[in-house]
Amino acid sequence: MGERTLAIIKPDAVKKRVIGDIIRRYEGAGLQPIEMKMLTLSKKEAEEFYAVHRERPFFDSLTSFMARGPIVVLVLEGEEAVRRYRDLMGATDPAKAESGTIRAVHGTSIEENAVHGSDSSETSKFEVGYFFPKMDINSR
Ligand code: IDP
Ligand code: MG
Repeated sequence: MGERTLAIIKPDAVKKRVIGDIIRRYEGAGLQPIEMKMLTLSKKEAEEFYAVHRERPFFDSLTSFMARGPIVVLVLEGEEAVRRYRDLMGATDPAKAESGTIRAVHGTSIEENAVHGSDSSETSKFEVGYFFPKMDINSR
């Protein structure tokens, strides 16, 4: 069982053909995929998902980027999944991310940084529900 977090393999990483490498890293870290799908967000959906950032200067650019091509969305489960996945991703800016983290390996810029991960247990509930509304909140 354990905690759940929402992961997105962003359009830059899908285009680079590193979906498999990223999922291997999730599994290797004991973050078990329990839901997964591939889709392309509309600009409006990207704006809904990132609504907390709507006042930030990069909002329009970020949501255009996220709607640019297919993404892979997963729910990962494991002990302390939120924190452990944040550690595995590395810092938002790949140039500042610790070596060996997913963003250090696959990120291109502070915007095109390969992956998304929920930043708290609370956020993960909104984010998992956004992409998997029919998912049983309690167990499976
Ligand atoms: P996080 O993804 O590490 O949680 P947030 O601050 O929540 O970082 O920002 C969400 C996303 O917005 C980032 O992953 C990145 O794609 C983009 N972003 C964050 N800061 C900047 C910036 O300063 N310029 C452009 N894009 C940014
Ligand atoms: Mg964030």
